[in-house]
Amino acid sequence: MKILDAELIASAPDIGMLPASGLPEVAFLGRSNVGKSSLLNGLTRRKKLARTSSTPGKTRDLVLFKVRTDWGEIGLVDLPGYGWAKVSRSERAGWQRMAEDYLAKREALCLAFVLQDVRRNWSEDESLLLEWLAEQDVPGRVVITKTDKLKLMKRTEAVKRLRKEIGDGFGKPIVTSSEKGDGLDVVWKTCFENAYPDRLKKVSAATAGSPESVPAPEDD
Ligand SMILES: Nc1nc2c(ncn2[C@@H]2O[C@H](COP(=O)(O)OP(=O)(O)OP(=O)(O)O)[C@@H](O)[C@H]2O)c(=O)[nH]1
Ligand SMILES: [Mg+2]
Repeated sequence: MKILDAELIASAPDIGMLPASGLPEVAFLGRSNVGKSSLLNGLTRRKKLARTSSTPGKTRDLVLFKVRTDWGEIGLVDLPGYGWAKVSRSERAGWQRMAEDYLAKREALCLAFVLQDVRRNWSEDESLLLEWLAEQDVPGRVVITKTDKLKLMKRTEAVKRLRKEIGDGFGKPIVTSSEKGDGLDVVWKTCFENAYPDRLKKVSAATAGSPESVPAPEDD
């Protein structure tokens, strides 16, 4: 897959101020510092499209990007992380309202990724978020991030442990490293399967296989 263009459409503090992208949208959710903005940059192969930081709480708004690829156009939405201790209760409530509003009301939303750091334990926050998404009829998939931070043996163990903790109610977690680019092809495929299900069915039928036979993205 080729990335033809990626641009910032808008950054807004609530859904009422976020313009329509006219595209199917995919949201990136998860604890602060888990790597949401970095994953967006990895996917679009732009180092500084979404702002990242080693200090939690970098993303404060709903940030909408439009990405043009040779598979089609898609909207990607970066959200502020939760679970950051250094914010006041009212600020936290404001963020939660912003995210929930977007997730519950945005017609264009077709998929939400819930990110999980490979070095941390799965927690009830993530389980509740996935359950809540299912209640809103928003498909959710787990993305395990930062796998380059562990050596192969530890990484394999950690992924196995997380798979057990997560259970199999929400599909297989996608194992990634934004730093190395690992797993990003699977993330893209999942985006397009949800954004354009009919189109992918046609591709699959034409190649007489399952969606597995859709060509994987390549580096440009
Ligand atoms: N080694 C490595 N570091 C990563 C990876 N992904 C993110 N990071 C680092 O983790 C830190 C946080 O990344 P962000 O992408 O800003 O995290 P975020 O989830 O957007 O954080 P908030 O906006 O605060 O919610 C940064 O220092 C990134 O460089 C990865 O795949 N590998
Ligand atoms: Mg961020």
